[in-house]
Amino acid sequence: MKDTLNRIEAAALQSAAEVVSEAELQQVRARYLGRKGEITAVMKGMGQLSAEERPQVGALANEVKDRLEAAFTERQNELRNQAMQLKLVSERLDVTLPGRRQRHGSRHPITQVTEEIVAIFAALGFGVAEGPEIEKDFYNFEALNIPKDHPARDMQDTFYVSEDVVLRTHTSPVQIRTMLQQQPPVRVVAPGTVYRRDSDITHSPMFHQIEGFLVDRTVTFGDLKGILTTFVTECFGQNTAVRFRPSFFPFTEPSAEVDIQCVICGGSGCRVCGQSGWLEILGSGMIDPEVFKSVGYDPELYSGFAFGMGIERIAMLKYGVNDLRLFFENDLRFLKQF
Ligand code: 2NL
Repeated sequence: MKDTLNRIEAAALQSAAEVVSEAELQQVRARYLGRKGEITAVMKGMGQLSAEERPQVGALANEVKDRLEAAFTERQNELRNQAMQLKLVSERLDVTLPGRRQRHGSRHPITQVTEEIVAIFAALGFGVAEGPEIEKDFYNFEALNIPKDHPARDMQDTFYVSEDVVLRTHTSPVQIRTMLQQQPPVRVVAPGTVYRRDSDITHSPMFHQIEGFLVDRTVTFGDLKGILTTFVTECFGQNTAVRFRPSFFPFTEPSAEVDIQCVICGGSGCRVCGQSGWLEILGSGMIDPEVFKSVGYDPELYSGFAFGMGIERIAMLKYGVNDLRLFFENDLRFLKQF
């Protein structure tokens, strides 16, 4: 029986040396030391031994058991260390490498230009107002002295939602709403999205506008010129030449269009300015008394001016963009440049 124990010990040590994983070692351990293992089997057979042999074999069995326990534990540590070394090599990483940058977005050029324009007027004391893009005919046309037979009201030019509801064709209705809510003195700009049934290289059915107005006692055309000249030089540079040219709008009288010296050719004449040396950038005028009557302002007591401009046009001139559609395609290669 002692020989058997010695042989079992030798075989167990041999097996433990040969295994290559902890899982295999567990199986070997069970085979020798488990409840149904070989050492346990020997100990169960000890009943048949004589009274003097039994303690000796018992002692040896316990020693073998202890030595095997120790050997398995040591082998287990060895295998564990080997596995760890392998992992350390195969999963090696350099924590000093720089991280991968997350590409972040930026504001759309139209949004940037809108905010720039708003900031210029905010510095001149103007507040900001917004309003609905779906508007009553009254706010979009009627209150602005645009008569029923005016071409702007034509189905050809305006998106009609119903007989008296339209997609706003300018942000003037926001100013009408402001006048109905506030008494003079008041100065406000209204930026926003507007809609017209127009679509070609220079027109989009959806575009952006900013309008503004100022009403008080004794506002003059000189105030209009002063404010708009300041705006233009803030927006396009202090040395930009400006001119005011007579024009017509149903909601202002007198009316003037504002031109700047061509930003492309500097005034010598090119394709962009049609050889004139000037670029039209906004429309303006003294608010028509008829508009004041629509909103309940006394035209005998108050006067004021108003203006409007297309934001895409300003953005194109400021950044030298030659195709309006680039603003709406949302190609990141274009947008990333702003
Ligand atoms: C242009 C011309 C203009 C206005 C807009 C306005 C608004 C009210 C009363 C009077 Cl509530 N006028 N707005 C006045 C003159 C010109 O816009 O060429 N826009 C792109």
